[in-house]
Amino acid sequence: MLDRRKFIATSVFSSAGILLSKKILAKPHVVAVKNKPVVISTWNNGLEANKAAWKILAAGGRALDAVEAGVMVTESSQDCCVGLGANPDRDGFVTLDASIMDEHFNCGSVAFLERIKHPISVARRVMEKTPHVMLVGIGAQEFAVAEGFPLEPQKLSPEAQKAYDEWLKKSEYKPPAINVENNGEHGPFAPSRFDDGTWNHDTIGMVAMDANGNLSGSCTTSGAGFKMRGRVGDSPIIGAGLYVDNEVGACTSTGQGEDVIRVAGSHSVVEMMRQGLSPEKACKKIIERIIRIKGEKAKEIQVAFLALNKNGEVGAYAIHGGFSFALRDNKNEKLISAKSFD
Ligand code: SD4
Repeated sequence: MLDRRKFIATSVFSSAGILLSKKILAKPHVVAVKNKPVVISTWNNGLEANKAAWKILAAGGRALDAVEAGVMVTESSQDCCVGLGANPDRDGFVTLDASIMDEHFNCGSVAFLERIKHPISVARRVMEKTPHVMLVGIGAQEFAVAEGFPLEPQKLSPEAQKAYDEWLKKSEYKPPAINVENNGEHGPFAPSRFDDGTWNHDTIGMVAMDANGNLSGSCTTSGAGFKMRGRVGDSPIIGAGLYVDNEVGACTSTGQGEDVIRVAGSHSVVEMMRQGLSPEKACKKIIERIIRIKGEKAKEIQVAFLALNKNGEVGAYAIHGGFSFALRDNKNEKLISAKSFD
């Protein structure tokens, strides 16, 4: 039984608790949403991915279903570097990372996953069917198989095999310690630049708002080509490669994952939007933070953020030019070239 002193303490605590929770639970000022539904996704492959997402959004479906279906298109596509057709790690194996987040702060992710065609759907199963947020490696693969995902053959696509053979010739396989000594700075950069200045990327990130005004996001990648075995980038890390706060906005990232993780990139962009910045300005602020941290080395890496706020406004910003994102809403279906620091 509670004694009198404890009872008083408890009741004081609980009335303070009620006041506190009223304050915390008070909804922020709600702005009229100008643009819904809407979906945006990274790079030119986003155009095709948005089509699948839009089918769901236009029919009044949930943003979560849209962002899953959207990036699955890219995961299956043969002409993109996301999914099982992508470049392998240094040991010749394709390893995949993905994450997904809904309007209720539910989130799921997988990392270092091999031989599964749709990591994004496994991430969603982690979110919906386990008490956890993240599964990695063989555990993630076993979970996927138990959930009925087929185990695909361990085989590189012809293009990836060619690229790997080339890489082996030029880069000679160096033991990982070499990279560790160099603080990872001489590792493969993701994305890397082609000779014509365009980017060879490995990721799709997508954020969307549905007709009910709810936000969700997804991000899926093969990471960096020829990475160290076991390397995990920002894409499956909630708060780095993806973040959704249904009262504020959503953000995803692409580029050198290590430098996105350092600044908790997507979460930081959402926090900037919470403080009132537009999506583009919020992305710019965190890009500038990365540049400050990296100094001269920022020249060697690409990072881009892509964000959507609760108002239906979109924006992006990158370190270097050449990053574009795909937008689909009631009026537009287009690729937009993002602003950048240089
Ligand atoms: C990673 N952010 O694994 C990913 C790579 C990427 O275009 O975005 N590539 O670091």
